[in-house]
Amino acid sequence: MTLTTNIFKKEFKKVFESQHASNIKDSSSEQQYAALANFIKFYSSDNWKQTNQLYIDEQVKQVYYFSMEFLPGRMLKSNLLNLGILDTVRDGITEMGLDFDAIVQSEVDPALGNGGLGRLASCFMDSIASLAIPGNGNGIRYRYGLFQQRFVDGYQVELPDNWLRNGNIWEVRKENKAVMIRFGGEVYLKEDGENKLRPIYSNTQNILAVPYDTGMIGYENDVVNNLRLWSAEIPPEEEINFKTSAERVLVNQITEVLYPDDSNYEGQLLRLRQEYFFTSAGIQSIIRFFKKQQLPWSEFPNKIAIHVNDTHPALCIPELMRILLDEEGLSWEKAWDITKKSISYTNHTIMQEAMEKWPVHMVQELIPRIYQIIEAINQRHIDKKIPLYGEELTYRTTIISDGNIKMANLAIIGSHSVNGVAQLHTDILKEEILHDFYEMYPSKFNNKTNGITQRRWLHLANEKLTQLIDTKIGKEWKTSPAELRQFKAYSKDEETLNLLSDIKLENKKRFAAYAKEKYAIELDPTALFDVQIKRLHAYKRQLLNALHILDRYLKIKDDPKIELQPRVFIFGAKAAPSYIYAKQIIKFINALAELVNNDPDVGNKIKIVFVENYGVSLAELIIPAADISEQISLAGKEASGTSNMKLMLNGALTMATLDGANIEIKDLVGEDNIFLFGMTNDEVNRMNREGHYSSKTVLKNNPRLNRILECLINGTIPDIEVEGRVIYDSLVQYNDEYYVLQDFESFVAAQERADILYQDKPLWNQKALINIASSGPFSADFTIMRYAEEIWNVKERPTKDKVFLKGNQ
Ligand code: T68
Repeated sequence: MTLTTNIFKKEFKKVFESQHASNIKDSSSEQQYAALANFIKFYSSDNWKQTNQLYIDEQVKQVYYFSMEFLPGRMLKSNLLNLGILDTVRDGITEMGLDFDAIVQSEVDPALGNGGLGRLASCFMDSIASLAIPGNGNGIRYRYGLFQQRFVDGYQVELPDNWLRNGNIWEVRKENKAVMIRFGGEVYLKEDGENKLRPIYSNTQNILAVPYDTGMIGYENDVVNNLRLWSAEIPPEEEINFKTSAERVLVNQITEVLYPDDSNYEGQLLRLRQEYFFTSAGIQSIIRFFKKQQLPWSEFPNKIAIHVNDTHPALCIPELMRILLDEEGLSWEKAWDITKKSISYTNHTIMQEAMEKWPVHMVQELIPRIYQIIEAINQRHIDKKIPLYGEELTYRTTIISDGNIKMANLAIIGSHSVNGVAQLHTDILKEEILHDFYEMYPSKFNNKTNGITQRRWLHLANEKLTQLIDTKIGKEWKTSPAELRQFKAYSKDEETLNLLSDIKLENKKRFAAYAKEKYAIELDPTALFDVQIKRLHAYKRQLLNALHILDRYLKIKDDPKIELQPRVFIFGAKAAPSYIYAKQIIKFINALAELVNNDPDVGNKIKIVFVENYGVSLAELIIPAADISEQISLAGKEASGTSNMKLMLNGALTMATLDGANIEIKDLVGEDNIFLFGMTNDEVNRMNREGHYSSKTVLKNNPRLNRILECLINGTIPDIEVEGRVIYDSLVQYNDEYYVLQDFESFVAAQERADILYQDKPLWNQKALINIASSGPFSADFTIMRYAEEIWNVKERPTKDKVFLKGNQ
């Protein structure tokens, strides 16, 4: 049945009244949201059931994407879009006299991830469903998501994110699909009478993993896949064994809270528990499903692809081995063959401090049988590789060394595919970080440049731009994103460029209204909006951005009449609570904002807005309003970046180092349509090798930069005595680990080029349009097609883009 506005109104009213026993008109937007979400869930439930049934009936190969983090964003509007009923429902709601936007905004934004890695997982879920690929997500249902960030006197303060306070309508609790997870105790192997060794466990703690499923709705294709998030509970039949409240608390703790660190490793026992908990639960449920099909075990890799998103789920490898060996009685060789063929791994970082390693004793105590298996995998690896590669190389690749288990080594050895997330990143993995493994397993390594879903990041976030593109090139780009390139034909069309510019202005006004309401700050929407939105980390160099602002400030102070392109600098960033330096940078930027925003000499020439609690929903507001996208990490450090792609898609010009996917952006738009600056990866490597870098020398030769840095410690910026000194010392005394000072001049020069270009509006708009039109290849749909074909070997819906995909490799 096609949903018309009238039918919708009638049905929606029914749902509302059955739930609330009251009149819609008197209800809150939260109540209206709840009713609407329930309506959509009901509306899509047949497709959900049928998709599932189809996968069973046709015994198709399925992907299981294991990720410790998912950042789906609000789901109401995106579900409406994908179901093809956004306009119908919006019209219906409006005709009923209700406020559609208020309803949309009543939904909480589930923050079950830190940053790029978690958001990537959710973009992938959207593309997998939209390409009709049989795929499932597997993760943790954290009771509390990433902390809510507030600023108090410019300092970051963290508050708990109680996202489930009002319940979560999208999820379905599936008690009947619960599985048991075993922790601790002792284990020994005993002959079972059939010449097989079986483990005997004692004193284990058994915890119930209960799944909560959420439908992942594909774009206008009737597909609804499944995202399964696990929650830890005390098994009812074992209540008696959990005597003390401490024991009970421990169970709840497992899925209580998301670790707020990214690009950093914290070797905490609870995190290891979380990792084993959700991998074991996921693998058990896969096995249960596979066994129902009554196929021989050799068919397992033909029916199941298990993807591990970074090393956090790498315990999939020994867990799958454990079940195949201990419970299904397969030989080591058969089990190992199946495991390797089924599992693939994505690396997201080259930062040493983010590489996971677990102390042997911790793993031994928490999951003793898993430890035995890891040890055996390690021993077999050594025995097999020494004759081929010699001792030295082999010992550099062992899983266990110096009393630690190295998770990346486990993930590489136990999988058939290892991929980086942008070309440069993959090259660095092959040539530097994982070079020893690349020697051993050259064919396992491959690149899969990240992607983003244009449905959320253009279609939903920027509806006006979407309409403009639709009127110019038709709607085909929505399912064949390569078609966006047709928009390039309008790069010299005055009317289109003016419309584009009007849309940008409108989006900037929308953000300005938010800033005014939230922070009582008045922004000039005609100023250049300069945006840096990402986790706060020294390598991402928010500091470089701030020093450039300080430079502008000093210019104005020296000559208050100076003509400068007015700019609004927008920051959005959370710092890990334990990352003191990152928090000090936040305080510095906030103090700078306080100074600059209130200085009458400055006026509109500079405004700084550091939004609180940056996340998916704020990204949707900020990205369409951006003129410049700051992608300024030290070359070689940012694996890929994905905000760079979202901003480009919305017509921002990128200010970039040649890092991560910025290089691929440059290749697509051409050097004329991007602002490049700074050292290349090779130059950084050379500097590191030669060891000649001296930030003090840079300063000595650059009095202007020296003066800027002095402001950190001479009281120019009030209230940063401690922070200013720490930052100053990190740059001067500790020799500036991320070459902020080295890249400063070329950064400022690139910013000046941007200022000049911005004066020429038609030319700027033309470059913005070329950026939009060139961003098709960054659609996550393409990324997923490549995963599907080259790693998972699963089939997607045939599309015209296949041709494009082949032509672009
Ligand atoms: C990011 N990594 C990369 N990590 O930094 C970014 N880490 O370049 C890339 O675009 C993105 O992944 C997607 O590939 C992360 O976001 C984490 O969030 C993280 C979380 C826990 C532990 C370690």
